[in-house]
Amino acid sequence: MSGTGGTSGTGVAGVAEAQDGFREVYGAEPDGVWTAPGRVNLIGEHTDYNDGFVMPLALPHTCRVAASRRDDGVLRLYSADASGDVVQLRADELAPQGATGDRGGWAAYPAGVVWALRAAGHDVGGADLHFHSTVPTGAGLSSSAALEVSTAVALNDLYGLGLSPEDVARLCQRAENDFVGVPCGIMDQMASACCTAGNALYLDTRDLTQRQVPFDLAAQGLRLLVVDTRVKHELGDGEYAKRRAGCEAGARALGVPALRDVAYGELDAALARVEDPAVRPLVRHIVTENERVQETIRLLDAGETRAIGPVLTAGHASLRDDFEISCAELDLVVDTANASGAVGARMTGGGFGGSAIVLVEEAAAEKVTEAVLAAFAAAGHRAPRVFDAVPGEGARRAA
Ligand code: GAF
Repeated sequence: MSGTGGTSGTGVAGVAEAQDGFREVYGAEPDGVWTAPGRVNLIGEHTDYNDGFVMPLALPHTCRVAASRRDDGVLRLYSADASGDVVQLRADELAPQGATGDRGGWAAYPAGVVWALRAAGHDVGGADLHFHSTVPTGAGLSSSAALEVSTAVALNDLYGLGLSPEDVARLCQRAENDFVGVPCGIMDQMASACCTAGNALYLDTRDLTQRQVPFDLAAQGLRLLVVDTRVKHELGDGEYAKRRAGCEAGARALGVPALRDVAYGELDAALARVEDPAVRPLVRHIVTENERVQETIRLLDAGETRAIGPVLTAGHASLRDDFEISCAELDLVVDTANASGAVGARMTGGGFGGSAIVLVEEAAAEKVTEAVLAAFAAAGHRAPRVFDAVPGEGARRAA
């Protein structure tokens, strides 16, 4: 293994560390400590903004926030992970365009949540917030959603808003779409808000119907490895928005509200009706990917976990060839892992870098990991970070 990755730090020591950090920066005790996890997605990629199906699981890596309510409308934000001072804003002056003076910076995410809460009519004034996250950034593991959701659950409690986890996820998506300016779907925020330990979250993104699906790989002699290629994944660079616009053009061409409404059995007939050759493969990916989620849930329900391996690998081929969002490093992980005995593998998350997942027999995990590390070294790539994905808890109050 090249590293285990950090994890939650929300046990007693982690809470004490958060309280100490808050005290050092703000000179007082925090009202409480909250956490929200990053996620990996097992299957169902780019389906969320097509009203489709996804199946993420929460990582043990979390964003932790120590926080206190303020009644003077001042919002103070500090990240123990970023270089820089406390960012100070006024809650009632937040506006989507350049509100933080640093739109691309980390502070836009929590500031965006305060803006979204207020825009939805919630009476949220100020707060002091102290963040520390163990979710790798730019790795396609939803560090942004963890930052947003931890902020929202803290403010939900501090202001007694009574929001459900689904409300929290919707408001955080709005913050990211309309304040930060990233046109993401709702998977990551739902995963962070609604996942539970030991389970994958089977989610219909159209109406947020969900089911917790037991995902205890260790009991079956399997492991799910996350391989962070350390190629920076950046959702805001326009390629994500282009894919989204292409999918929406596909739905318009087919006269359906969203590509989720195209049945798998009607795919060929539907493709024949899409004139734009650049849109056709996007439609094919979404329709086949929704079917792969259905196949995965059928197999998991039947206890045939190993059989999802080829489904994952087929998902990778679709993201690489039809959706065109893979990269050389992600392909190398998948090809090497499969050639050295993995059960299946695919890129996960938004694409263009970030992480891959590898489903592997416990007995083969070391050999497959070594093979991936050797292939990266031989290709002259930076060594990837490899760790186990064990489904962790969703957002919660830790103290
Ligand atoms: C990113 C987005 F934020 C999600 O909404 C989702 O579209 C994902 O990429 C791809 O499945 O994580």
